[in-house]
Amino acid sequence: MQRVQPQDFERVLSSMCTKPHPAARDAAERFLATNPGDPGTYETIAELERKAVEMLGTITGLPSAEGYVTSGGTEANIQAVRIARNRAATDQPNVVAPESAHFSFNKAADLLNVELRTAPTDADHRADMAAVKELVDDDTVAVVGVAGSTEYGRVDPIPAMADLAADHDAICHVDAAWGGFVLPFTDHRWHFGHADVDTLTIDPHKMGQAAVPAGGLVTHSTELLDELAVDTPYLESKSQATLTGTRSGAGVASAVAAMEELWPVGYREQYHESMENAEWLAEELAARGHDVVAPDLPIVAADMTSPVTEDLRQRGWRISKTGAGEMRIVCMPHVTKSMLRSFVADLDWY
Ligand code: 0PR
Repeated sequence: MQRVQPQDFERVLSSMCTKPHPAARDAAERFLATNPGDPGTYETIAELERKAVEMLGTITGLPSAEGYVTSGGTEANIQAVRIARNRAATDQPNVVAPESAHFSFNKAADLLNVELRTAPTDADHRADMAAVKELVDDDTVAVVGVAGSTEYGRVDPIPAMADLAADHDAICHVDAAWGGFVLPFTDHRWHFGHADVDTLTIDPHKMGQAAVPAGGLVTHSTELLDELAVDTPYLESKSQATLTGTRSGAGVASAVAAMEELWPVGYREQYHESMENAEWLAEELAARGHDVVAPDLPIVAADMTSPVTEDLRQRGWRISKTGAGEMRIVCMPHVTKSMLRSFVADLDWY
């Protein structure tokens, strides 16, 4: 094969992946041929995975965290729903989530035979608690809140959702797949230390600047994680809680390397830089007469006509649209002010 190169990040404005930190890239390469799914054989990477979970616990307000490094937010969300379903007594389980929840919950519902009930969001794209309450009943096994929504970067009222879940003996799951590495530097109340949260998704391969694949599922108790365990008779370890068998040691090692390099100082700096970029872009778009959804976390959505969005794509800009049709820009670490300046300059052609 020719030495084909991947895309560069020069014009990528819609992705939730980013350039891995150099230390993360290096660690990923070193651990390419390791499998944390077989800790008896690959002891070093198994040890690093414990370290990864411990660090994810530190970031999410959990001194002794349980969990593992998943293939991404999808797997973590599926597994959280699986925990909720397995621990509950009902044979007609439902999960209640805001309509802003990522489509991985639809996959979870389909796979696990769980009914997904989605509640409308309020005018600011956050879960509407009155609507969430109305959907919860005795068969609810989990109440899901999003901390950093995919389209608008919004944070649901997690403490209220956790209280509601506890009242119904359901678990509270927080999806901070994207937001988890920026939220520590905000005033939001979103993690185990702020509310009665049971399981949480946080992905190093998004704002964490690790290589793909590195997602995270974190929980406060071995009991909950054990809901996932199956026996593994021929491995040295006796049981396995992960969804996949052979897993990426590269992802695990790179997650640890990125977090060791960046937590907390580097992530804090990145948060401020990304937020400043998002606010700058929002102002520039508003000044040009577009309706902008003001960024709370570093995601900007703005009403643009479809032909403009299409034309910008033709010029190489990788931009995506929200379900409502707005242009959506995610200010990931590779998105610099100068990129945004040249994007806005291209916009000025219209
Ligand atoms: N939860 C939230 C809040 C997410 O935003 C996402 C992904 C997930 C869960 C699922 O995570 P994985 O994709 O790791 O399983 N959100 C992005 C999306 O669906 C994923 C993405 C990433 C899309 C990079 C494009 C891209 O280039 O839009």
